[in-house]
Amino acid sequence: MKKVLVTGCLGQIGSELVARLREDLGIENVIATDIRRPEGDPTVEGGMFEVLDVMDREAMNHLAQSYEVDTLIHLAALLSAVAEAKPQMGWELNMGGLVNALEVARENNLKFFTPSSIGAFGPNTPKDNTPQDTIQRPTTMYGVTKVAGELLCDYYYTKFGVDTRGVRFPGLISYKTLPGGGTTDYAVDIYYEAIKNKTYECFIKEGTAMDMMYMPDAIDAIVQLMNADPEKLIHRNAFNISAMSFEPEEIKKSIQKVMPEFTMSYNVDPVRQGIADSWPNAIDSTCAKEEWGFAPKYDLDAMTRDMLAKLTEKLMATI
Ligand code: AKB
Repeated sequence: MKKVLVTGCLGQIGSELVARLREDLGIENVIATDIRRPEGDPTVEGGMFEVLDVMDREAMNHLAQSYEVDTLIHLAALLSAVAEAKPQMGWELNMGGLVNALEVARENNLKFFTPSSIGAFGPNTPKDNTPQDTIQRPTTMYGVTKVAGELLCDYYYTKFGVDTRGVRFPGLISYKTLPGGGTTDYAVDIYYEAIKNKTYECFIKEGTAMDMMYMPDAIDAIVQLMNADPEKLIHRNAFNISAMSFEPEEIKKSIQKVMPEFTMSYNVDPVRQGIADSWPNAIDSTCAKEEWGFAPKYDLDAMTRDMLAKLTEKLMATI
């Protein structure tokens, strides 16, 4: 991975991944793209940036060729709750964008990364210690596109020899960029509300466990997997990775260790609760650990301390 084209850079993962890749590879070796160009945004202003609609394969191909990249990281996609509200658009963007990106990778012999998700599992998947290889019958449009995407990436590897790699991300928590319409977003919102109002109304029901990860670990995981020895990769496209699994009550208690006055109540959103109920409680990351050394650094309390400190600084700066 020497020169990279990244799609969907203004999203939660993209904005932090681009900053890291610019540091690792040099500003001239990262071409950040997104469908819009907001003025003053650090991802736009901090290096090379191009407007790209991932539904436009020709434009993507043109960028890959004119910048002579060797790697394509495809992040543009709708998250679970938005894809459930607009299923046709979810299918079109998540699958259409992925097919275009894989074709560009095939035509130009690029290394390729795209994320899958715990959303690729469904209600009849084993809920605890969910194995790497198991039943995948998701009941959401997001999940349907994620399973199809995993299979398609495997297909491009076995059929065309494209060096495709990927992980199943859990809920990602970050203080830099807000997620855009996921089911696990409550675990980000809660920190903002803790700082702003010292109280939070949770849209996920008490007792609902989901896998999560702090963004620095997620970014490390992408870089580590892309630099991993291909000989050691058995699974390639959809490694289970998780750093922690918790219920709303547990994140509340973690925040209370730093901020004892914090309180939480519930106002459950049936759509996002339905999605959460169809996902595992805790997945097994053994294959990622064994095949490429996945080793997250943050547990719940370490993440909470860092989130509250960094977010307080950030929110103070905007007052
Ligand atoms: C979502 O909630 O949609 C995402 C995910 C787990 O893929 N954060």
